[in-house]
Amino acid sequence: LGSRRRVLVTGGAGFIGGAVVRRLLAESTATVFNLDKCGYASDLTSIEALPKAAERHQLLRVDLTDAEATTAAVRQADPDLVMHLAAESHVDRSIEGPGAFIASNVTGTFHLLQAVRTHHEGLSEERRDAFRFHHISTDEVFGSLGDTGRFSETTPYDPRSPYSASKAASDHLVSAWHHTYGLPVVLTNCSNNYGPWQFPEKLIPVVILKAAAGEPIPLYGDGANVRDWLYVEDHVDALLLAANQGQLGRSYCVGGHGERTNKQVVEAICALLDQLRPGGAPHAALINRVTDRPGHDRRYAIDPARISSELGWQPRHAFEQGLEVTVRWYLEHQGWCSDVREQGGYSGGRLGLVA
Ligand code: NAD
Ligand code: TDX
Repeated sequence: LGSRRRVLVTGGAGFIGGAVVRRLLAESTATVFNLDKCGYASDLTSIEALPKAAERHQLLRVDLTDAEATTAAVRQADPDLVMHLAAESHVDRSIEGPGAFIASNVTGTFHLLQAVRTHHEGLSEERRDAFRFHHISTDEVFGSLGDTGRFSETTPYDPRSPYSASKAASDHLVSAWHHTYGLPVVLTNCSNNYGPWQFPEKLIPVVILKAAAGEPIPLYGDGANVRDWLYVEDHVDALLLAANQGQLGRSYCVGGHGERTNKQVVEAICALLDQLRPGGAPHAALINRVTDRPGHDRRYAIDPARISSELGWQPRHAFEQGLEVTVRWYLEHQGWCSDVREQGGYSGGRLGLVA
């Protein structure tokens, strides 16, 4: 982190933000301010278990849709680095209720940028020179690929879901604050993450939990949609490199060469469960094709050449390796999953819309 002593992480009670906070507590001596509204996808169990959290982690329970509270939180944190991960993150929820995505991801980012801009302008020269605002975004802003090609930093934006449109809007706001107001920003656009502590509404935890419970596994459409899977800790490596060493005003695409069809992912999980929980019928017998997601992007794939060559980033986990760790983790944390699901009103694939 260099001279940066105070880090403001937004969305640090969520899946990826939580992994960032844990890493900062473990591998730096910085004080971490965790701004999160503590919504349905939030959980602090993994952070509170760390001995270092007592002294160096401070939760700021704030909703970014509240401009005044956001300004006050930024003032309190007085950061040298902001890592902005807070967002409504689930595509199916954005289809059901897009308003919350516009409020948090677009208006929330606007409020944060305004507060951070004032903060940055008021810093001493030395701290102002070292200050950075890192915006964490998704490959979904680039739209949907055909059978060939990969997204890179020069791919035109073409978001197609309310979620990805709201993230695209937030990326544009961040770039505009850089060009217009000179805010020192770095952006990253990452592919699908997976790993421990992911809220059990996303594909991989849904499939593990459904299969382990002997319930139908919802596979949308023909199951041939492709995602480029990245283990969450590899994403955290990329985020810390980009936040600290990325060129200002630049964006970096992050992906782990982990392209798989959804059907391949589901079958790989079922095969692991057959090994870990032998006896009974093969878990793949539970796969149940359900109505497709409206506007379902067909394929995502990332070309990570820029972050690899400029910043030396490489993923450390092959998909099969990360998946096995993840499957074992969810089998051992089914109690946690029921607790957070109850808190979040979750009811299973497509938010309970599927049969
Ligand atoms: P998550 O849903 O697990 O966590 C998001 C956190 O943000 C939650 O704790 C939530 O309470 C908080 N939040 C949402 N709206 C807020 C608001 N208005 N004010 C304060 N806090 C708010 O999401 P995640 O999977 O950890 O994703 C984190 C970030 O990474 C998001 O910006 C997402 O767009 C991006 N991203 C995610 C993936 C992925 O595969 N999960 C891939 C690429 C990029
Ligand atoms: O039950 C399911 N069955 C199914 O077939 C679920 C939940 C999903 N799917 C499909 C839809 C997608 O093609 O699996 C794929 C992955 O779905 P999600 O886990 O919902 O992820 P996705 O829509 O690809 O978006 C994720 O990656 C990019 C994150 O939720 C975003 O926050 C991130 O930006």
